[in-house]
Amino acid sequence: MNEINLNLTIRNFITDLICSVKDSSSIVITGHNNADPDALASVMGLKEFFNQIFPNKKIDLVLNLNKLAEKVYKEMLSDPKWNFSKTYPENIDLLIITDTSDLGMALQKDRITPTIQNIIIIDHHGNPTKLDNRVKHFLILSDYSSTAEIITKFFQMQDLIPNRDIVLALLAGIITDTGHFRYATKDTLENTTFLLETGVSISEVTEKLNKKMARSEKIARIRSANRIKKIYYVHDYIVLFSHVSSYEASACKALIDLGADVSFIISFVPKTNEFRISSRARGKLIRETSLHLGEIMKIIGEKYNGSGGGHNGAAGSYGLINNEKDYMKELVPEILKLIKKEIVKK
Ligand SMILES: [Mn+2]
Repeated sequence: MNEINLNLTIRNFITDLICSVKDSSSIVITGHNNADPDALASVMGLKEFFNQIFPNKKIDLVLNLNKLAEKVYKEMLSDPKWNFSKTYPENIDLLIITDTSDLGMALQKDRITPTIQNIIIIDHHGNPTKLDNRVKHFLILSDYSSTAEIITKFFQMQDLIPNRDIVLALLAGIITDTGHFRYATKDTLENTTFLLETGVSISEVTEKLNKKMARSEKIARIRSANRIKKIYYVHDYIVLFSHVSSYEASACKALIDLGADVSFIISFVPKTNEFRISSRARGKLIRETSLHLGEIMKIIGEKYNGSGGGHNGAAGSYGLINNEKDYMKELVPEILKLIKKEIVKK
């Protein structure tokens, strides 16, 4: 999409979004389960955006934060007193989902499903799994580094200035989703400039994000290395599988730091028979081959009555598996078979 068309698409979407909020009474903004800083920033940013336009409108926020998002929320913000509910109200006129296009990723499976009239999606992950038929409007910009960047653009286009806490959150979302600007685009830098013009500095955010790792996270990373059963080779590339029960994304990255070209961390919850997979691939492999982890995770998630998706180099999925004892033995060959097809030189 060229810049003019893109701006027009965003502008039209903002108009639809504002109209929908104006016409709805029970409104909820949410992000994917286990919300990362990008989802947190998107939910907070949108709420503030609507607050500035409709100061008296009641909007509920439903969100459960992952460890890093919780840290951003508690340590970076001056007023961490937002009301994030863990459960949905029974009836929702308008559900706005950020940072995923999949309703299943936003709803908790162990809770009662709310009655939802209309859904709006704001996301930057490509290849959406089929959209729920209640989706009235959606803005899915796969060229954008983060959903926080899309929300930043909303403020810019409406000539609104986010408050300082929102700026910090949006920056944290952009910085974490771009791997500290390693995957930033020209747009990312322009949109980030808009945030910096409010007087906040990048180091205020990165210093907090870089704070030393929690002991439990270190242990999860070490365990993930310890539990590698076998080193797989696909052509010259090294593929590793392991399992831990928390900090899966961090453990996945740790295996890449150790030398893997692709890593998968599987976690299993015996109580619900649910598994979650985190996956990562080294940038070099992504440039050299046709591997798209988001597509692989989508296939796996759907095969096991769950869902999945993400980027080509970082993705995740969840599903249900009855093979409690041997879930690794079942999932590893499945994933290997799929990635072998895609790890071919371009
Ligand atoms: Mn994101």
